[in-house]
Amino acid sequence: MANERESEVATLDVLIVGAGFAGLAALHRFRDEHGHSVQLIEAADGPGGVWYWNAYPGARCDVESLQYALSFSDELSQEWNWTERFALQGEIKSYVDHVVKRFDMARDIHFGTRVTSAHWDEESARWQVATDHGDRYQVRFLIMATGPLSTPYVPSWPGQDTFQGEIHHTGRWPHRPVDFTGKRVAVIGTGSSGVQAATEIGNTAAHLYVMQRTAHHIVPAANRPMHEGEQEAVKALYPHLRLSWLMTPAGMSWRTLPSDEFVVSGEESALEVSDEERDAAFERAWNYGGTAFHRAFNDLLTDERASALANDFLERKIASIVDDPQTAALLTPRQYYGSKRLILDSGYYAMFNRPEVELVDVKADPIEAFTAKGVRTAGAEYEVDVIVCATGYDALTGSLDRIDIRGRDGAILKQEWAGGPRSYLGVMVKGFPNLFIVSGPQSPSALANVLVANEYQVLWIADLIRYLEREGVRAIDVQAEAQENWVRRVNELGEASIYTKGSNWYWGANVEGKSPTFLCYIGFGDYVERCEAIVAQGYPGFVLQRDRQDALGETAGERTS
Ligand code: N01
Repeated sequence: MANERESEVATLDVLIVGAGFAGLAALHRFRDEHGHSVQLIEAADGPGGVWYWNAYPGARCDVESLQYALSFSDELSQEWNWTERFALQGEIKSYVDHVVKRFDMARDIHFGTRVTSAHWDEESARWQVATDHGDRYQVRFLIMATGPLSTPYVPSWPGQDTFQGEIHHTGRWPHRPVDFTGKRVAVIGTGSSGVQAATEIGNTAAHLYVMQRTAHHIVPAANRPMHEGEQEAVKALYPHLRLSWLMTPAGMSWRTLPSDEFVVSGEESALEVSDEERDAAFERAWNYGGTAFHRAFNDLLTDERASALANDFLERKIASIVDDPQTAALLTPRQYYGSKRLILDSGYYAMFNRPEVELVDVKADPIEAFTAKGVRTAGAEYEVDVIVCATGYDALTGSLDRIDIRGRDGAILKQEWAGGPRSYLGVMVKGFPNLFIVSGPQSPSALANVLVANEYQVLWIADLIRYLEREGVRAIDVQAEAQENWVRRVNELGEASIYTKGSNWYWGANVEGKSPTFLCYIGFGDYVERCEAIVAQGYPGFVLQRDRQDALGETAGERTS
């Protein structure tokens, strides 16, 4: 196949990179709705993005299924049925496969193919794109749907090649059964992936070492099968509900239906109620399950004192579940509530009451190397058969950095972003015309219901491209001032939030050597409002170039719409 594709340079309107939900929504929009010629390139052998790669045991979405589904087709929304409040990876992957089949998408996707370079050609106002299969394309518009959490990160421990057993990263899980029965297993990392994987692996492993550097914040998922009639009620209201989620800070509602039981008010400050009232509110949110816990009060994610009160509650809960006081103390988060992403528990804390499950404090005794037999810390060697690295991702910039992207005057995106990403709306970067990023750095996607955010961005970009075509624009770029203002706003919001008060991937603190810059826009609803205002005002902040001369930039006179 590679050789067949090698010699031709295909000319297209749109090339999409990545067949996760963002890429699939883009393929549908550009090809089926707008009639563009489109090719989608995907590195994996199947569609789904993170839901393809994260096939580790226990992988489950922590956005409610009914809110974590594509909206572009009413028929699709009505015909698909979810089985549980929070869907397992396998069910989401089946949904993705169904979408691809139903909309005949595979004919325009090259799987198992990686985009290696994308260079802007000023003369033709097109991107010259190449893949590791020798394919070459020239395209007017390049859509990077490469995902915010798609490039796995493993610390540079020596000896990773010497380990005699199996090593797997949760984000590159093999598509074959991995049997843990009777095995000794180390799970390294206790973020969302590590907690989910360990909880499931702990059911069969002979001995499980959970290697924790930092205790994260964990509340019950309270997962359950769908209630009778629940799905039908939501489906009847889908258009209304989906519109309402666009106006929320996280692109979703903690109550899927407005008529759902009203458990948390989210209107009060945790500091302005009595101890009894506060505990009662936390207790209701805890029992309800899911990320509704954030909404127990209105300031848990903004006020350090409120955040500390949430921590106190969680500390008492952990002590009531985990028998061994030392383990309970170690599992208790010591950083601000919200400064690590909230994790949903499906038996994680209770698992530590079993003798075959052991919590290892790798903060006190850090991992130094992998050996032939297992994991060596400064003070011990843990002999295991399988090592599971749940060590996270080079978030938001990782996947873009790994492609040789060159814009105007040979500017290299990775170098431009060496001190942290710079963008306008998280969608475009100055000097990289006609290149659009979905779920990119400085967009709100990674802090929101990413599926809703992705679809919104895809529609917004597609409308913009239609506008450019109507206006006869050959290239769109970003004004320097608009980009600087956006970068400033992202950073100001980040600095004022609890997210920068802990070590996390939101600001690149998890990856050795990565520039510490806040990577997400806080406030999905606000973002939507701003993007809509930009449309209404005729796209301020962009530079629209109608002929070749315009591309020479300011000296030729920038034309902004
Ligand atoms: O990665 P993480 P993740 N020595 O970066 C530890 C989404 N997601 O894959 O906390 C020892 O959160 C690190 O320790 P510390 C979701 O957005 C969603 O779990 O930095 N340990 C941490 O414990 C999530 O936030 C879902 O001290 C080391 C862990 O590795 C995001 O993906 C499911 C270490 C990494 O945690 C990423 O989650 C899964 C070292 N040298 C993922 N280096 C759901 O929807 C790192 N660690 C449910």
